[in-house]
Amino acid sequence: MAKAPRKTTPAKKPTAPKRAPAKAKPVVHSTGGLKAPIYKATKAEMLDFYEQMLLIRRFEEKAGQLYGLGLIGGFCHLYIGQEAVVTGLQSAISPGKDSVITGYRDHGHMLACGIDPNIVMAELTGRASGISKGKGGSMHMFSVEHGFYGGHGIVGAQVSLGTGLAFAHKYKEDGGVCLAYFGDGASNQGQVYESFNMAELWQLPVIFVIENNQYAMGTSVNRSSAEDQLYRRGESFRIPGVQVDGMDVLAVRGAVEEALKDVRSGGGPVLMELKTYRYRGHSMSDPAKYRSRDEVQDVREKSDPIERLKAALLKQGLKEEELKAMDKKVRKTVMEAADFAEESPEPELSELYTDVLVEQY
Ligand SMILES: Cc1ncc(C[n+]2csc(CCOP(=O)(O)OP(=O)(O)O)c2C)c(N)n1
Ligand SMILES: [Mg+2]
Repeated sequence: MAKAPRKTTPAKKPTAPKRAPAKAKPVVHSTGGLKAPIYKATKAEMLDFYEQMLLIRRFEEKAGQLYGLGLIGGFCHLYIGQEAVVTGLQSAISPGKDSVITGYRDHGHMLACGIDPNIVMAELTGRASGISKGKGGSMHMFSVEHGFYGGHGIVGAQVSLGTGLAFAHKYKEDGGVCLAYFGDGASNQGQVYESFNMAELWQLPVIFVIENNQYAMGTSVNRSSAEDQLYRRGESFRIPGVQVDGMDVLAVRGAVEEALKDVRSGGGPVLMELKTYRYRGHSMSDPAKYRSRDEVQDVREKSDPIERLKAALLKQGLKEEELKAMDKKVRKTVMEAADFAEESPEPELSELYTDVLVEQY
């Protein structure tokens, strides 16, 4: 007897529900009573923030150019647009005591840790004078001296490693706090939640910093996250969270001061969500077809962190010429870093056999 043909229904591709895209607008929401006041900076501090953000912007623009010229190979993820996040956060921690760890979008973090732009640029261009002897490249840089623990290519890995760094701070009773930076995409990773659990259970001194730049490669937060208010992601572990306008360096600094107070007083981990935006593609090879030019232009025009601080400085009576002079100084530093890199030799072939783990452990 012939079998009746099976009725099949064509498989439907699951589609994420349509939601309005998140807007980079001033936000301060929190759980667990965390506060986020705007930092009252002196004029000198504001100028420092301005210079730091400008240095990151110009450095990244130069890196983009060198990549285009073929002088940087491999992966290269630029931080343009997100400068206020790392500038505000790093300005509040204690160098030599606290530790920092991040993913592959790491050039700005290194500059904000005070690492010499020359050796960062030399690393990007694969030179022997680079911070990883030219063998690490954009994603694999490290400086224990500056409390900078990488530079990691595996999405989310730095969250577990950062929790380990926080464990070390507690174990050694050195008073340090770890800032563990990760992206909105990484915040959907399983190991992030294992880390949250252990961090809260052991009351570890760590600030989990979500740099929510709205996209993970080509996927927007709204398409990938069931709970898109990422500051709430620690709730079920009793980790307090705060959402901050990551395009405003003074808001970032104000919020992290409160977070640090909490963590340093032995309160255990804190989660910060910084709402920000990356202007360039995910990496240099991303044509960014998943968003419109208008979307990018709109953020640039309305929320650029550098322009925003510039406007505040001008309002305080600073002269346009003074800011131009600073831009000139920063451009010179970056030019010198590029020249230093280009003039440095490539690593010797024998370097292929060093820094390679051959023993068993
Ligand atoms: C475990 C793992 N899965 C996937 C990738 C590929 N990958 C590299 S970056 C990235 C997106 C991460 O986005 P997000 O965390 O938002 O950081 P952003 O790039 O926006 O800074 C993905 C999926 C990877 N490197 N590691
Ligand atoms: Mg992202």
